[in-house]
Amino acid sequence: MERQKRVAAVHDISGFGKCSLTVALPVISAAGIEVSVLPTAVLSAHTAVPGNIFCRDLTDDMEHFISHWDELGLHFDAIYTGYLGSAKQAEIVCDFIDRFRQPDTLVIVDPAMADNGKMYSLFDMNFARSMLPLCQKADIIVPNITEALFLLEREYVSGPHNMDFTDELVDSLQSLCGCDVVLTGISCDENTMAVACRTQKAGQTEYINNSRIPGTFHGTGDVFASALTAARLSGRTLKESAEIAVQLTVGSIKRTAAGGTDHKYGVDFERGLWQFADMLK
Ligand code: PXL
Repeated sequence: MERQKRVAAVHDISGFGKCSLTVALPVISAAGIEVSVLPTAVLSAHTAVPGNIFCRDLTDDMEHFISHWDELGLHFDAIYTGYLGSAKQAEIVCDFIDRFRQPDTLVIVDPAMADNGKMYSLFDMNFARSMLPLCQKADIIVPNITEALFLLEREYVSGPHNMDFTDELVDSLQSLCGCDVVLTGISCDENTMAVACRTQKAGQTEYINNSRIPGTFHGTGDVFASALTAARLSGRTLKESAEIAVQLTVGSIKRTAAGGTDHKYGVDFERGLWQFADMLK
């Protein structure tokens, strides 16, 4: 039997409101891949949930996880990073990658920090600058349009986004970070969204279109990037992985819209995991 693959997932744990590790763990596990978690913070709920959020920052504890894992000599087939609590954590994660990256380790960085033209609460533009060195260590980055523009220190541009605009954005990101780029949340027109992907080798950017479901659905970036990580590690090409990730994400949004639950609380990805696992067989 083939050796089981292992991913180190570096994200927060939000107790309520599906995102980060409560998405990455089930999605990647559904693909038969082991997940080790390096938590960045523990929160009562993600930061878009109203009320008095409790947050325990784990910056100082991360070093202890890393040194124990070093002592164990762990090997990771992928290091997948998402929501980080501070600029200091971005530095710690860069160091973690330097210590654990092997020639066969795929580094996937989701610069989770902003959406719809705004930084997430708790972050400012200095944080965006601190994400750049991390993105420059990646094999694949998975920003949404807002994150892509902020990484490039540009102003937010709302949709519709034409292909000249997104082609140039992907090119600029690829030059800046020197890696494959998967750009999410492209607004083509009132009925269509798209994901753009470009490998370093490919001469051009490819697009995957999908139907737009009105509303803002929280945690979809994590569903998408987790599915992309699992599919890439399962041997799919970048474009195939992005297509599989789009299917899981769009299906989850559709179920959530049909089910009428609060969009802030995360999407119903769970009932799409059987089909997702099937696609990766
Ligand atoms: O990936 C989104 C995310 C993850 N974790 C926390 C968040 C958010 C988005 O707001 O607040 C804690």
